[in-house]
Amino acid sequence: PIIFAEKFNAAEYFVDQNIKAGRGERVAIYYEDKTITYQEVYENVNRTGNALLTLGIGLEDRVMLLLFDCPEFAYSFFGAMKIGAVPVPTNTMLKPRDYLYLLNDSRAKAIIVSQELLGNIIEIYDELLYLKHIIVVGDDAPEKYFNFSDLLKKSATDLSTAATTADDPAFWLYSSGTTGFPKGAVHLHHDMIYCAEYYAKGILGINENDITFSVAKLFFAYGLGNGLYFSFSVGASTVLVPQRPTPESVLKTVTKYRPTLYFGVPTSYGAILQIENAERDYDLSSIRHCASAGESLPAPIFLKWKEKFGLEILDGIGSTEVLHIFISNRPGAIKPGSTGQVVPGYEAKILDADGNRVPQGEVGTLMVKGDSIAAYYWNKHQKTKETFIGEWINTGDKYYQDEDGYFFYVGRGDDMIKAGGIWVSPVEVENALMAHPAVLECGVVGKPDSDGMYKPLAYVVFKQNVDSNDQLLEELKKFVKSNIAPYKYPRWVVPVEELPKTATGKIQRYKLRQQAIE
Ligand code: 3SK
Repeated sequence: PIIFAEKFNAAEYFVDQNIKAGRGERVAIYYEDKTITYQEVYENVNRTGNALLTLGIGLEDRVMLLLFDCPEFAYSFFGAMKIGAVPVPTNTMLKPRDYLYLLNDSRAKAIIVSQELLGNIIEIYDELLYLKHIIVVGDDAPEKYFNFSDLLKKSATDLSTAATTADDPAFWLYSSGTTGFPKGAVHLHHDMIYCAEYYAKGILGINENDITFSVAKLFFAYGLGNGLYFSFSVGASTVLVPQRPTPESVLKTVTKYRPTLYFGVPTSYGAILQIENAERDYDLSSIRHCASAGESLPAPIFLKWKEKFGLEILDGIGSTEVLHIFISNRPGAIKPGSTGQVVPGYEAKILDADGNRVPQGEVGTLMVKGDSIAAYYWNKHQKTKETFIGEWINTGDKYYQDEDGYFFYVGRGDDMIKAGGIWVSPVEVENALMAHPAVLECGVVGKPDSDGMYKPLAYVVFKQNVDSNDQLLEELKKFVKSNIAPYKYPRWVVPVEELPKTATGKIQRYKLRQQAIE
């Protein structure tokens, strides 16, 4: 294990350390046409910490970050952490009701929000129980809210670090649950250091000459490491892009900024492969490693990517709770279709239903041990006990291991669906469908698309006398899209006469899953 001083703060480790190492003039962030040095990051982190202190934010107070990827994300994340407050980066693709839950559950006292997302918060403002301050990033926000850059202009560039320890809460990340209610995973000040050491340095060999670029946004655990603290851990540079990535925009970004470490997700690798002549029209020659996580990378995508671009993709698995990747393929040791081997620093075991290790080759539940695992779920004691088991965490994923120690993903132990690398709760999609007047009941499961990547499929029993024509099926998709986060909508809606159920009336989703692949 890494030895930490009695007082330790992750913001000092990732930001101040670069100044002490004489890297102040190096580029920390490429953002649009700006380059931001470590000295600028350091000063703005300190200004942000001071601004939050002036607003009465202090030790252990949560500060929600609802931000597109931008330099202000870095200033807010590390600025809050440096004063001992707890930033809570949050998914920018949700609906106002989701933010209501997250703000009340976390009891955040302040939110730092991109101006384009402010409307989500205004809509639920009257129902917020704890929020005191809204700080807007952007030039055109209404005057009644604090403006981020105005606050920074008034704040000093020196800031003393709060007296935190390596075991203090540093930040939370919300993780989706089967019931649709996300769980706040509480990460400690030491957690990011382990991910940077074990995965970024250990597997990718990150160094100060690297430039990172991540398709996954900073509010995801995967994106946070890829796009922020991995590069900061060695004084390298990161490319931040606020917009949602499209295959073309990703290729343009790579051609323009020439990243050396590229982090994608299977859906995006698949979409880029659809672009004709991409290898001729764009320049990927700067990339020394491509990584993938979020969902299992199908072998055909690995092979096509290698053929088209001459680059191998290192597939791995991580989780919000473990913070980053704990099993991965490594340069020179790749098995296409597998998730790879355990990242040194972590341990993994596969257990049967009685908690015994399964023989090699047999499927069981994947358990992981390592020092980046979250301490617990905020205010979810039962879920915490079921998931964090001593030094181990139950990932909920079903795996087997081959004779060479490579792990192969088989499926989930629960009903959760990973769509495009993002968790989707079937219950939430079912509830959204049930709100439509034509729907009597429904069951939602994951179904692999033509590339082998899972997306939600809804089996729907319609009310009597409803004509389940194609127009209605399309209408249902749109209905879900407009009521819950759009990426959760069912890509297929299949009318059925009835749903398989247990004697007590519970939908048997495992039967629907089977039906979906037949
Ligand atoms: O989904 C994953 O595989 C992942 C990887 C790294 C960090 C976080 C997550 C959820």
